[in-house]
Amino acid sequence: MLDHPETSRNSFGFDWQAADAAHHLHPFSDHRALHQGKVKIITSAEGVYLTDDAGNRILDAMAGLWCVAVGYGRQELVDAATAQMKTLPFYNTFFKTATRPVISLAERLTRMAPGDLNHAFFACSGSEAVDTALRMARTYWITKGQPSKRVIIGREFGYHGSTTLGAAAGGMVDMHRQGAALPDFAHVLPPYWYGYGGQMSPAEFGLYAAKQVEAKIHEIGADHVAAFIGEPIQGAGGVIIPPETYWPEIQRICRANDILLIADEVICGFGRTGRMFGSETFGITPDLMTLAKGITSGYIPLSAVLVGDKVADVLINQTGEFYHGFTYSGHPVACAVALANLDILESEGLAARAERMGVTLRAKLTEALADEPIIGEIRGTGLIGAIELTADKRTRRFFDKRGRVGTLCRDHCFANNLVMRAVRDTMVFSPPLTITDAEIDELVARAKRAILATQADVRSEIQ
Ligand code: PXG
Repeated sequence: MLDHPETSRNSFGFDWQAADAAHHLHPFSDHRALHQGKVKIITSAEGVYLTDDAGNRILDAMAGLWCVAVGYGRQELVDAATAQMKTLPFYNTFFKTATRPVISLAERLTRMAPGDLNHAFFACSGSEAVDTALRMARTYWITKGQPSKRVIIGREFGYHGSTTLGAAAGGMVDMHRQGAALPDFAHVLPPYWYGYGGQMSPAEFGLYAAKQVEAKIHEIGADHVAAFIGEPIQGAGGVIIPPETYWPEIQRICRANDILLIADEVICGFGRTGRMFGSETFGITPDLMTLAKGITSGYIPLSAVLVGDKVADVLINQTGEFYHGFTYSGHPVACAVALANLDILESEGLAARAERMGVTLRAKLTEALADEPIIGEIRGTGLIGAIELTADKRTRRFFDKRGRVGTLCRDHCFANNLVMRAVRDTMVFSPPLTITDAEIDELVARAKRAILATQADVRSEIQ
């Protein structure tokens, strides 16, 4: 490894943290606070483990950023990229041209997808996919002679990316405050039973939350609403898993009011929830579906919008030119990697495995932790889940200054060589779908140490 440029620079005492602080602006970071500590430099990864430059072996219970479905170090993906780079590293899909990988992927994704999502548009990130889906939804209504149908309804704590349309559709108020609030976007209560369900049963609350969408549509007027967008499970918002009653009712409300239903499956897609798509897990057939992350397991940037026949028919046969696209729409190397990634997902049955291992993970977390006073709830679907930290487990009361205890716990996780994210005071996890029983035991042992250390820190605040 000595001839590797990073290693050789290291061996000459190059200060990576100082260079990072001096020149690198990180996403979603308070830069000054970030560089008061030192950034962790990740140097390699294998399976579910990361290695940092101090030689620590860190269990990545976040699969990168919810994306490394097939685990790190898969030679098949390297080989697919290498072969495609040698044959045709790039060609565009703008001017009456296409490449074989993009055609194969469009055909394969639409075959896999539920309902009549028979058409695929490609981009590079989840944000671009969301932006594309929203542009398609509005173009659909404009083409149909109903341009007043423009409003997009999303949800509080929804996350739909960081382009301005995506951020406006999402419900992250801090993003809105920094210039990403736009007219013609509205937000409703998320189906967050633990936080907002009060005395209602989850089933009752699911219907109650869905009715908020109906109320919002009536308030705005259905003739002004283009689409409802939602993640089947809200990931970045804290792994908010809706009660079973929620999504079917949302679908009914959208259809009854002639509003397009967009499922943002950037996190849920490709097996995470125990089925290939979150829409299948929750029994819905959206008009548009956004995909990214697990589509290539994060090995290379790629995203897609799958478009149902109703919208596609209008776009294809009536809109004329759809003025939208990216240089790298359908990048052949990314598509080749996606195809190899789908081979692994299917041949190793990773969606079914996620279902199975998710049950095991939750059972083991529950056994190890459920009786601790700080544990409010342990929830999950497939291999996406959350642990609520609470000041009073009987009343589900949150700690004061939300986010403080979650950050403490996140740091204890890091100190125990475990990556878990804190969203407010909710610990979230979404490990690679390839995680083994032994690795689950390790994850639970490390999480237990971190959570008990957190509990000790804030014991006086817990009922
Ligand atoms: N939709 C959903 C549902 C997402 O989770 C995006 C769109 C945007 O994807 P891109 O590829 O543009 O980032 C996402 C991304 C976090 C975190 O900390 C979550 C995401 C991205 C970065 C951080 O939970 N989700």
